[in-house]
Amino acid sequence: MRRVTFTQYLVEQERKRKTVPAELRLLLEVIARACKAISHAVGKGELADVLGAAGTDNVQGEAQKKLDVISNEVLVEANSWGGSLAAMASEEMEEPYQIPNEYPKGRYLLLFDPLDGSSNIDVNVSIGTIFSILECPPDVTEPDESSFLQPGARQVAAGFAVYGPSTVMVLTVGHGTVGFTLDREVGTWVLTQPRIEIPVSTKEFAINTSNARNWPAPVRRYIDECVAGKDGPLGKDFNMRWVASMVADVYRILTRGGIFMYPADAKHKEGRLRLLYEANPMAFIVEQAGGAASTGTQRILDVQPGKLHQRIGVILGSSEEVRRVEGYYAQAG
Ligand code: AFP
Repeated sequence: MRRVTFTQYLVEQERKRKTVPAELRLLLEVIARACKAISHAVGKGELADVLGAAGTDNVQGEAQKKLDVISNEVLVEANSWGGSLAAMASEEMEEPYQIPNEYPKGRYLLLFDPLDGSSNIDVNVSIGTIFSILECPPDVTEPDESSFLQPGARQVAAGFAVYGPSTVMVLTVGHGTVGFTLDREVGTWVLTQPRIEIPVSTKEFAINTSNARNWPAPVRRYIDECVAGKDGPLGKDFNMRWVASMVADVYRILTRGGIFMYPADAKHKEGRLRLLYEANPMAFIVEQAGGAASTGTQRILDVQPGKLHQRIGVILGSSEEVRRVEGYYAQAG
């Protein structure tokens, strides 16, 4: 099969649709190279001094893992000099990162969760990197937090890498969702899924059931119906998966369908996942693959952010199931 590389895919997207100008392509290529470096560090595991706690907390007050810090440093360093960015923001940094004065600034804003699934690092379960790209407001020369507070529908690109048995990258630039696999021997990202489409229905749900006592009624109702199986109102048996790395759960859903749920609940009043660099990029990717992404009461990509690190409830995946859950929210008023 003809191997289409990451760069070739982006060049062809520009030729066909004028959606990937050279400045955006360079930014995406730099991010892809940084993900290769993170994949290499993750793959070392115990053989390098990269596991365990870093001994510091991030802005969220969460204990950082060494790989959280390493991954953040890789992405910040890689993206500082290219000239594509006006600024960047990370789950690991309280304030937006300003491009150093010795480098030119560009038109884009980059947001990322450098290592999603940190609680899985030391137990050798798949983790990943999530990124989102916005355009800097045209009249802004010194971007601050407010420059990033744009609805997810304004994203020009989004993607994530999964550092698993193979290292894969999922990407959308607004015309469908595609997947690449890292050829480690050559160090090239190869297009392996040229058109990802999420099945509209599913028999698999992903939720952390230890939160069941906190769930809102519509979620309780839906999960009870899934567990009731073929004798229940949904008329089919369901399976459950919960990796606790959003990148792994979403990649599975992109591959074979499913519904992923981390709703706002009695314990996580705003939700647990971050709107700007987890929910929004995943929602863009999932919608471009024919799925749906909702808070339960609102399309995620329509949410107007109020804070850089704000959290949000997330229900995404096979459109039929997401719409069903939205219906239960609507009925519950
Ligand atoms: P960590 O990065 O702190 O492990 O959180 C991962 C995550 O943000 C997302 O990737 C998972 O879907 C979700 O949190 C897992 O949350 P629980 O640990 O509460 O199941």
